[in-house]
Amino acid sequence: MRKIEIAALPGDGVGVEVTEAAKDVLHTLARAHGGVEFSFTDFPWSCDYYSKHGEMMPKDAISTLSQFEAIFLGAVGNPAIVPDHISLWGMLIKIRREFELSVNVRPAKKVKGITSPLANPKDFDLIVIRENSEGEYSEVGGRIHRGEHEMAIQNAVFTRRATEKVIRYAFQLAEKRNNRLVSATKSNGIVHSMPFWDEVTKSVAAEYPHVHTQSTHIDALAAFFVSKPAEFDVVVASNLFGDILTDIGSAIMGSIGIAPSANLNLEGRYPSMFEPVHGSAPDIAGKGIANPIGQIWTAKMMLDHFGFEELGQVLMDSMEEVTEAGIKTPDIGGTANTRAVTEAVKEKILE
Ligand code: GGG
Repeated sequence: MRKIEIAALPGDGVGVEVTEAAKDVLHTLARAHGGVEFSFTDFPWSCDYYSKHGEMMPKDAISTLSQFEAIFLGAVGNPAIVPDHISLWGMLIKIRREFELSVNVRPAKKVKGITSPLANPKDFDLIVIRENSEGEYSEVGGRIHRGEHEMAIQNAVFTRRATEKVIRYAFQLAEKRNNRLVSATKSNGIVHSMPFWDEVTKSVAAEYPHVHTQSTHIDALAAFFVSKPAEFDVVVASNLFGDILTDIGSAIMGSIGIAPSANLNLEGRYPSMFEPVHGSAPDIAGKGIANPIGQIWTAKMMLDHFGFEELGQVLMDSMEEVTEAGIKTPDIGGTANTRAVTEAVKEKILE
């Protein structure tokens, strides 16, 4: 019996509801199929925690989390209490950086029973690999002057180490899939970091001559995600570009509520973190209608990470049988609530 020790960080808003749902599903899966047990330890770090303690997480949070094999996170942010840049940098981005989670894996595919808003939705199945620890998400810069001459300066940071790491990971994935890779750039407008990104793409591409590689400007790429997503397989992008592309990816799937992600520490030195793409959705928090599919699919990515691909497939199939049967939350055109979808997925697992 393999027991996996997981730190659960439900966080804010709907994060609390969907992590609870996905944990429930994982326990059911483990009981039904055996061989694995999930041991979750919950931490209440969130914007509410901030309002009581003046920080998103305690000082020793990183050392506490490093004792676990994985982190299962819901959502972070409640702008009514804490400005978003403080909550994100105090928790989500801090964890990604401290644990060198340089690679963010974000799949987007046509999901059974979920209507894509695309006019002509062909089946698509792509994975965006997003650099996750630096790039445009940087604290380098500052604000100077006041009034008419006020100025904000924001520098992007692209190290060879992290850039090469994420691009190489994307090539390795492309090699395992369909030998097709698109690298997101904007080297016609961003004159230092993006030519550097393109150079690194080219040098890593030389190690994978059988992978068809193309660099595409992010503006065109964003449009192509909408007009012809089926043409993409593996896409590698910087932190901000990847974040934007994957919100488009979730929109063309039908809802941001269903998109999963894995933040990986490739060296295995630190725990990897699994979180849905969506945020805390304060507008629907507490109403019991949050879509648990993004978090459940995220749980499947966690299973794959630990080598339980067969169980992951059972989870994915059960989930798609539920969406195909029309048991769906309102964001994807259904009338079911979070609990009903969760129970339906559990029932499918047990069938
Ligand atoms: N599911 C985690 C979460 O709350 N994400 C919201 C968000 O704004 N994330 C920004 C990012 O992924 O960089």
